[in-house]
Amino acid sequence: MAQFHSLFTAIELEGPLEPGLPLRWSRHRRIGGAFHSRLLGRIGESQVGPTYLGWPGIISLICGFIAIEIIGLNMWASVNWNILRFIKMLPFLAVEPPPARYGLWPFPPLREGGWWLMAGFFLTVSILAWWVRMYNRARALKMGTQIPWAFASAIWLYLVLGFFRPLAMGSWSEAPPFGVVAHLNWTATFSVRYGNLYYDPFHMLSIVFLYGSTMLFCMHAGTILALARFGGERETHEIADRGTAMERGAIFWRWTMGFNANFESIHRWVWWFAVLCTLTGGIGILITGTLVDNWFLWGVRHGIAPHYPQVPGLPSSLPHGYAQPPSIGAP
Ligand code: 07D
Repeated sequence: MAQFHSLFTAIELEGPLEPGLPLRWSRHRRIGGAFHSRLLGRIGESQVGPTYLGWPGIISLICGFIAIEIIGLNMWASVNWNILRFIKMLPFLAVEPPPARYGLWPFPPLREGGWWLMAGFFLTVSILAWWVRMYNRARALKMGTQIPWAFASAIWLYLVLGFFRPLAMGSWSEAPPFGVVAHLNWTATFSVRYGNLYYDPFHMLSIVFLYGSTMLFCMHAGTILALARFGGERETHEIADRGTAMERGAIFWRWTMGFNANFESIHRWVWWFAVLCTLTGGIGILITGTLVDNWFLWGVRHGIAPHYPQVPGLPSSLPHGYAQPPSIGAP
């Protein structure tokens, strides 16, 4: 029987370096040479490079560098340029958006959110240019454009959080800060301020797709790895054939669940679940504070959250227009 190689037994071929497909225009150049790395060959392809840069790549790297510089230097300045304190405090340092009194004014003082606006601008240009780069490279290779569109879904959530929703609310102060703990605090505060994000149905959907995509990904990756001894990683060759490793995988899921995705459709399942995580997430954030002020009260109104009439300090009746569902867990 044929022997197949896994990650741990892989033979590393060191043939001639592969430059990739010819480029359409001679002014499009790949940069850097190519070489083989034994170490990287243990976890992936052993050939490293050449990479492709192009204008969107250059713009993206420069703008990303400026954004990180602005954020990093502001954080460093905030600890009086003390390098040790900077390293120690890094998770807690932040660059905050302008306070609410500046509304959407684009030129607040630098120390009062001006730097945040500038960093946000460059970070956004950098991310958008990276998207263009991904789209161009996919087209250049005559691939489909699923990868850039999936990235676009993440960018949608990023833009909703930092741009569209602040615009709709009329203030940059609504946007998250840059900083590790600071953005976590913002997230928790956002949830509390708008009455508990758990009751936002789009947050619920986003979680379904977040957990769902990790589960589907694990099911598929697990299936392929479990079939490695039969050459399962050659899945694309095997999709149309009978009696293959793929067929075993399909039978496994049919036996355990009664139904199986096929080896083409499982990728569509995973792609859509991942894309819908940030797509629904962006909708959930965009309607918070603009259409819905309090998700808990919204939940009570729609019968998905309990009403606690007996809690001291809380009004015993709901605001006008809210139904009175039976209280859950009350004696
Ligand atoms: C954020 C956007 C795309 C990112 C891009 C990258 C760089 C790096 C580098 C500056 C990830 C750009 C950035 C290139 C820059 C430098 C150096 C994608 C992003 C383009 N939640 N929650 C979600 C759960 C709660 C809250 C999503 C679980 C509480 C808020 C997800 C729980 C509270 C928001 C999710 C839970 C709360 C979310 C994120 C459990 C208070 C959002 C999906 C079990 C903590 C976001 C609708 C994602 C959202 C979001 C999961 C609890 C608040 C499904 C599992 C109740 C405010 N939550 N959450 O892919 O979409 O993010 O909400 O408790 O904004 Mg939540």
